[in-house]
Amino acid sequence: MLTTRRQALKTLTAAAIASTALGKIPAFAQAPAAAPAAAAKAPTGPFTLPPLPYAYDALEPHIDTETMHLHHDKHHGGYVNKLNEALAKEPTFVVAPGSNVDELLKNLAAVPESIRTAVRNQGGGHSNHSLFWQTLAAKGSAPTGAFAKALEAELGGLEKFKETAAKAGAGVFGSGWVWLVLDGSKKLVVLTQPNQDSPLLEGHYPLFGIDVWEHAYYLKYHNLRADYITALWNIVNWDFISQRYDAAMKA
Ligand code: MN3
Repeated sequence: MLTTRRQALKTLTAAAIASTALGKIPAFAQAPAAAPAAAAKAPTGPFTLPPLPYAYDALEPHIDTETMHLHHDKHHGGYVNKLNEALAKEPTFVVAPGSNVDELLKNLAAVPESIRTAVRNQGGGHSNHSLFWQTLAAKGSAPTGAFAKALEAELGGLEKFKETAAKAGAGVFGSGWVWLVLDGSKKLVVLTQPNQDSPLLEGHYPLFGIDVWEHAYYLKYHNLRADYITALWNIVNWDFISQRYDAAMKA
């Protein structure tokens, strides 16, 4: 392997020198040595990392810039890459570029067994984080319209929800999420899920999730998960969540 690469590099260098001598621009992209490097690269699809809907420092001081870089680029990016890598192992199971990962999770049984756990974990991570970024904003808001009414009637209102969610978050052992979902009968429910398990796996529709993995808060809050959750209330995009509720109720 090493020898082959070294030889290929030598060949490339010789070719580059030769074509330069002839006054041509070396065509590196088509050079033989480029092929093994390209083949070793991770697949770039069908899923891609969506950009943050705001600047990395937008959620300061509640979520620090460094955490946002690591959390979005490395953690969320890692889920996307590993999801693509898993799918590449089953080329007969075709997922079109631009597909919604949520559809994959809702139909997990249709995913080949050899990659099902990877899709559950990495696909769950991609779905959960894609929603998470959208449910936060530099300036928090308040629940509105039908969602505000339902929150009041079904979960005792915003303050009561915050209490319930904080308690649930404290109770997650290890890594997981606290979720506000619509259940099968379109009622608001607070639940927790371990790891990156999406509520979609159980037929629930996620409206808002609190990521209680240590990677979400450890740099700034260290072991104080409760302080992170308290700070999060300042930056929840309830406008987005209210609209998501409306859309789900109409669907
Ligand atoms: Mn996370």
